[in-house]
Amino acid sequence: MRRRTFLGAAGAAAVTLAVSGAALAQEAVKIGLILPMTGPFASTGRQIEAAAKLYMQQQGDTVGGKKIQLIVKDDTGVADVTKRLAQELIVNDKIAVMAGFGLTPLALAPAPLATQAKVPAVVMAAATATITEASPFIVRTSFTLPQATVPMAEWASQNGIKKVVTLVSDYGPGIDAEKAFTGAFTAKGGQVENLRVPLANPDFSPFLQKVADAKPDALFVFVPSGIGAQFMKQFVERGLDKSGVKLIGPGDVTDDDILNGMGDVALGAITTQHYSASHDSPENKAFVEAFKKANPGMRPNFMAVGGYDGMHLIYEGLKKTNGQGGQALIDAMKGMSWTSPRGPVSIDPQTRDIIQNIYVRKVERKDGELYNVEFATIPNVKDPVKAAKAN
Ligand code: VNL
Repeated sequence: MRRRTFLGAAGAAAVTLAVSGAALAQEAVKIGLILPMTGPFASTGRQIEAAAKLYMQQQGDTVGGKKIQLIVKDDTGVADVTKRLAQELIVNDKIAVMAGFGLTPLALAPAPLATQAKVPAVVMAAATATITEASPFIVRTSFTLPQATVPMAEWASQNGIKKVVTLVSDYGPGIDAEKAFTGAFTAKGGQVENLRVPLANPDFSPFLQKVADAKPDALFVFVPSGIGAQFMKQFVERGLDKSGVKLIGPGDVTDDDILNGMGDVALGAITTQHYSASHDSPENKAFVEAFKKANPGMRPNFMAVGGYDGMHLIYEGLKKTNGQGGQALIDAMKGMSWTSPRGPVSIDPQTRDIIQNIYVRKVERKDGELYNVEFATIPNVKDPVKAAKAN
């Protein structure tokens, strides 16, 4: 009798524990953050993870009375892995929202899962224009290459540049950048020659030889975040830094994360983009200071701000839905506007892309560090590819 009673009591206690455990697990709102934490694009994963964690550290881990749990997964930069991780997070962890997505192929692979499971996917990095069209559950806090690039073509044509060679990584965002630049620059009477370099293990030297032979006024470059230093090294080795060919492009090549290590070769490069660590606003000063404090030795780049704003969008969306995910959450995110460290932003309710200022910047030395110093602003820029389709 006693023995049975004892067992019964212990059994009851175990059941109680299991139930409260399940209740807790149900109450936690889970965010699956899928990033390349290892491999050639690990810098993007590192920047976004650091920024997402900073946001949670600043804002707390409770939203609308619900506990927020961040689950970080490393897809190693391989699209099949991103897809498998997304599947596991949806089925096993019952995430309310997924986020991250370091490169275009990594954002496209899980898009059908977002649609099927009705799980919003916040793209914090990948920047090919078409990504948001792959699922009605995708929303983006990074940028699109055409959005960043068209202002570059306009600046070039207004500043005496007549002949340009474009050199881009041969995949989605590079092709977007090439097309956006070529279209806008030739429309103003400019002359363009296009070169594409493989994304994986790029050797720029044969292409840079072609650039040296073509003697353009400017070389327009797109390489993804983290690759700019390799490019700059070969640019110097080919003597192009002394050739008078001006370096221009979207801001990925002079990424704030690695710009300091590039040295004087980067000085004077003109780029257009949505974020610079030296953006002059109180919001950005606070962001950069807190980011550096939490991550000694690191400086936030445009990937970090995509992660930070992505978390803001998730938090504010969850506040509106009282912690509910699904269709309610994606709907809550549409049209949201706020002041980001990059400046004023909003989510275009039609396209789920971010509307933001694009800044024209020049690499300068400031307080012993290299920065992309902003000197002109094009306000409230939409993705021009989708804007053209809508007209
Ligand atoms: C992409 C676009 C990736 C821009 C990047 O860095 C970037 C992409 C990793 O869409 O794949 O700077």
